[in-house]
Amino acid sequence: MTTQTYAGIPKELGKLENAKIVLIPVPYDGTSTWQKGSDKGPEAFLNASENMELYDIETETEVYKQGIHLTDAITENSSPEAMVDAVHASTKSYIKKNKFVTIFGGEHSISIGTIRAFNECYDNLTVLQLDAHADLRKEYEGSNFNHACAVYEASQTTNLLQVGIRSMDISETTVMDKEKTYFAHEMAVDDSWMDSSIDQMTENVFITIDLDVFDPSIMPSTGTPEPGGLLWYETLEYLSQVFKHKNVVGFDIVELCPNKNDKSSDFLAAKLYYKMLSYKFQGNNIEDDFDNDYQTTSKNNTTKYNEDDEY
Ligand SMILES: [Mn+2]
Repeated sequence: MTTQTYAGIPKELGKLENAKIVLIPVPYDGTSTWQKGSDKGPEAFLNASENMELYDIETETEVYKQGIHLTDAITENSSPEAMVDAVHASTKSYIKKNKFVTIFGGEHSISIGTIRAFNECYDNLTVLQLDAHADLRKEYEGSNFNHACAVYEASQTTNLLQVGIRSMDISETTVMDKEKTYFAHEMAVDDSWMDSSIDQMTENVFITIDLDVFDPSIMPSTGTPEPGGLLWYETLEYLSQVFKHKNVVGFDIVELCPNKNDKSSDFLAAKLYYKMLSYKFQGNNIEDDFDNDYQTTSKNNTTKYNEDDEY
């Protein structure tokens, strides 16, 4: 990594003890099937972030002043399963430090670990997946930890909502809950998907964004681009509504596959990340303590949360 702090913010604001927000980079690209390169995603994202204005016009805030701690990258890649375990352990450890935890991939299989961590710390978790692909295969090329399997576990253990889907295998239709799926071809002609999907969310929401949910015209640097994706302002409108109406407990962004001829995608990812933080902390004073509420919500379900866990 070339950066010492996220976006070059002052060192004091990047210290773990001063930061309400934690950013975990996971430069992993072990199972991608076609175009390699999402292992370079976190570095391109961080470089773009350093060249971005830190005042958000829409919310009139400077969210970096809440403190953003950039952790060491998770580089475990001895096997997809070991990577998922490492992501799970790290994510959970920062949730338990009462931080707002965010993760930047890497390919989408990293989300198996992030979702598992959040699901163990929050009751009745909704996973909101923005993605071109369903990613519902139980197994792919002999592994349960392939990027094509990114949300299979979430489909079994959480309230999974899939938004922007426009590519899948027929075998996935048996796993998919169509009531909770918003296909891109329907979203293009009917904007009721925003309210409808928010109505289906529980209070605690984890968001996983595969950048290929965006239209390739604005987000070409991704491993498997698909035509007919989301545009910038409709995505921001939707995300701002989700943050306004629900308790977003964390999020990850995956599948930035940088291309040296197209820097705009790196900047889209950087801005998207910062926008989401701005929506989350809009209305929070910098001096106020952050409370991510995991203990309160987990009290109702002690089997999910073991105080003896060593994190
Ligand atoms: Mn995906």
